[in-house]
Formats: sequence, structure tokens, C-alpha cells
Amino acid sequence: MTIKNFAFSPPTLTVKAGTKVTWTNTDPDAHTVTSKQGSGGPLQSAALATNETYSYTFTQPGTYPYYCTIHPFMTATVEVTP
Ligand SMILES: [Cu+2]
Repeated sequence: MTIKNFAFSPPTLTVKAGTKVTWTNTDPDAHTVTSKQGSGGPLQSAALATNETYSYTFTQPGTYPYYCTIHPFMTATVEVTP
């Protein structure tokens, strides 16, 4: 996953359970990878500076919406299939 131009790319990523997903921030501005409030999701990165990464291994199938807490208009989803 790439974070670029104030967006997550791709906006929807589909992976199989057990897959480790890594986000890399290529923007000059800091971003976070944070599960949407109320979604019960597990994503909780620190603020990522340029070229910093955050990784999470999805073990449970489901839909995982997330956003950037600094720029809440930045949203995306990981779909985890069995
Ligand atoms: Cu951001």
C-alpha cells in the first residue's frame, strides 16, 4: 500500500487471511493508518513521516475500513477473504 498525494492507493485492497499488509508514506506530510471509529478494527499506526512504514497481518476475514486521523477525508478499505 502506498500513501501518496493525500490518498491511500489502492483505495480497496483484497487479500487472503494471514497476509501482512505494509503501508508506506511517500508524501512530505505525515499520515496515519487508523481503523474507523466504531468499526472495531485493529489498525492503529503512529503518525508516519515520509518513507516510514506501518504493517499489519490480517488473520480474520472481514472488511476493514480505515482513515488518516490527520486528514479524515483520506479513507480506504482492506477486504480480507478466507
Ligand atoms: Cu493524512
